[in-house]
Amino acid sequence: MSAGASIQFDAAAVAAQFPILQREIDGRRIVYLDSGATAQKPDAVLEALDASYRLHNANIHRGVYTLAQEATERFEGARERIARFVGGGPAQTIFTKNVTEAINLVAYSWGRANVGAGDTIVLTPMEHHANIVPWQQLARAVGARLEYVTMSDDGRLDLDSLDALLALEPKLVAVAHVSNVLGTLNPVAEIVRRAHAAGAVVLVDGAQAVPHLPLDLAALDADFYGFTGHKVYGPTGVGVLHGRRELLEAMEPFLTGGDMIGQVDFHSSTWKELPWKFEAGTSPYLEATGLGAAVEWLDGLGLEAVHAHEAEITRYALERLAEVPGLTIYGPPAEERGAIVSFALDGVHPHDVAEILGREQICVRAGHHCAQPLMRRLGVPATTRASFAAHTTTADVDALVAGLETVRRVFQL
Ligand code: 7TS
Repeated sequence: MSAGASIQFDAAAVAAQFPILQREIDGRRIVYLDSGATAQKPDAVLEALDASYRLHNANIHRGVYTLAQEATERFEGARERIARFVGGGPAQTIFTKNVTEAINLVAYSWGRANVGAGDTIVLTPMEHHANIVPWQQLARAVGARLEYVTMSDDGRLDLDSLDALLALEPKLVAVAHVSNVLGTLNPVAEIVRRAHAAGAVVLVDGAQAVPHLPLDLAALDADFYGFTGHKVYGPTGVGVLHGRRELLEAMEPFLTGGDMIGQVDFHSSTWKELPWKFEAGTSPYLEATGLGAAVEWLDGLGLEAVHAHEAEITRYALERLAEVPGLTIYGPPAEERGAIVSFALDGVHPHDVAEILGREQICVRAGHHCAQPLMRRLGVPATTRASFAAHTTTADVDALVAGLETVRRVFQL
């Protein structure tokens, strides 16, 4: 495919909606290939946030005056919008700080009550630290143990090994929907089906999926599904935990204090109903309106169209990167991949690759990507990673490939 051809989706027009992508640094345009770390924000989100801060700010759920009612309506409206976007219910859509907090909420509130000594928790080798460390802490506190599904060298989960672990009757299976390093698009619906048949609860870390794939949480049927707003073109400071109603209702609150209570007496308290039981203190209610605007904006583009575009960009990137001598690409083939490509250039440290690309304003990330167990499994200290978005064009990919040629020249390869 030649640059810019055969893509009906107008990514350049999408890119034009991002003020930051109009910047030039040292006379160069910004080639932003780090949406996996955080997404840039389109005008629609910035305008919604600006309006919330300028015109509609008052603390929610407590004021009787018009401004406070507006702020409350905008916050709860955003919740409904986000719930609709992921195919879930608003009562089960809990705002958190980020997906890390969403997973910690489950590990504490559900985990401490439901996982005990000798119980098993099943994880995969491709989890982000956010979906490992809270389970290690839980396991340490209650005397449970962690088991890991095995994975092929090209980053595909071995479902036979999952079945073998399910025979141990684990309490929980926690899995990334899309790996933030390998890009692997895991068969989460099948994993949920098998885990449920074995009586396990399933938590899906959707951080790298929600910005890129159409999602129907009702159909997926995972017990818990978390994601983080800043990767979905929304602001920082707001994430979401979606949970099964019966489980959430039975759970104790995670954080306690103002706003989440029914009645407080000197020695005991009662809680509000869902979702507010899990939203202690002043919520990121203005940021939530930004996230609401972000999913509205994404819906406007159409998730099917975004996914098809990003799949095409990823295929194109895999093809073009294969032309670079000495480049190893990690992860599965294009059909089983989200919008992420990690790679290493023989003889050059991944950080040096990223730094030289950075001089040309090609923004990629290098390191362990908060997935140190995965680095160990792959036998590498780090990778360089390009991650794509709705605004990524074939010209961005071409710039990456040209930048890698520069790296090879600098290192005289
Ligand atoms: N889970 C996955 C799969 C992630 O990719 C990330 C962030 C997180 C959890 C944590 O998100 P947070 O918003 O709670 O911090 N991943 C990355 C990344 O790949 N590069 O920077 C952050």
